[in-house]
Amino acid sequence: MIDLRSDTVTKPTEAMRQAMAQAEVGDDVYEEDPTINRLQELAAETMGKEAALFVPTGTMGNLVAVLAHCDRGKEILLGDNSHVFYYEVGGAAVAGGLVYHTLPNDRFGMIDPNAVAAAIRTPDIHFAPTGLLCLENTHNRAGGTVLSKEQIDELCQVAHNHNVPVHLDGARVFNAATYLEIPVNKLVENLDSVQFCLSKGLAAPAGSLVVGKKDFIKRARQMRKMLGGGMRQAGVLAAAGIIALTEMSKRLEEDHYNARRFAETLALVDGFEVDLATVQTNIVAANLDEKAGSAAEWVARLKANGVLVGAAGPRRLRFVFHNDVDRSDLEKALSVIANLAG
Ligand code: TLP
Repeated sequence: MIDLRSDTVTKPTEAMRQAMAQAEVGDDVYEEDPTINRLQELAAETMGKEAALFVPTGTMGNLVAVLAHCDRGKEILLGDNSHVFYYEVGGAAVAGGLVYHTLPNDRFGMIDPNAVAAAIRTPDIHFAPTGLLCLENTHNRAGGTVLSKEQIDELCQVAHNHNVPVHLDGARVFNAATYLEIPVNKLVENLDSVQFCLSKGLAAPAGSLVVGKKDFIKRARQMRKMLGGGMRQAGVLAAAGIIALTEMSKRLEEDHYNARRFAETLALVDGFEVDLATVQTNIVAANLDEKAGSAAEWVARLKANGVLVGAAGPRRLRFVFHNDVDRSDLEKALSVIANLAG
């Protein structure tokens, strides 16, 4: 099977498995796991922030960040196509008593700074006060598109002018930095907090980090405990995470190259529409035209022919390139698609 459903499917590398077997561990709720402590220090340093917190998943990372920023009854501003709004089970509303205030994401995942400025609440007895602006880079549902440092900085400026902090869902922020060819700490320098995943393109088996100021991370640690994410000897996971963080971001360019190659050929296949301007990193989103059939049909037909892909809408397929897919896999996947398209 060639698995293009997500970069979350990546298996830990041999080096990760060895590091996991040998990891020094302790009880992380007591902050005594030396491997987790090392990963957190490394993460804070890499992102240029004061402190970091290891969490089991990106979803929990975003949620502890949102909860650490906002008291109950606040409003969070975020894109209508953002992962936090679309795919995180309404956690901020359920666990945090927060209100989602969505703003349109353009086809590159950008939010209009003027729309942010207009959405920020002025003091008024009727309003839920604005507590946070949430951004996403790379942008999953837009097809792995990248916000530039200038775009992020402009949005931060608008929010900060009103004392509203800004969180980045940076599940794939290393893909963004790779695309932009800038150090990741530079890209995130004006953000108040960032969540990034080790278990996507970086190929670790599990884990994300939340980074930000020391007192913010202290609150996030308490929120993690509340949500049941205080793991004990999870240094076995952090050991793989250290390799993910120090080694695996160097190879993301290869995934971007493969995605681009794949997209350019797919765009020529009858029935498939690919917006090549949005193919910037490791994700390719393709729309199916009327005669091509539905995404669900294609998912099933491709699966029967050894290729796993995801549906991102009734007529939208998603193909994700990662460490466990090489050039020959992508050529095979393309020829299966071309044959099925007839
Ligand atoms: N995304 C998954 C699915 O949930 C859609 C995927 O296969 O792409 N932020 C972003 C931008 C993400 O893409 C994801 C995962 C998360 C957060 C959540 O991470 P996990 O799965 O670790 O909770």
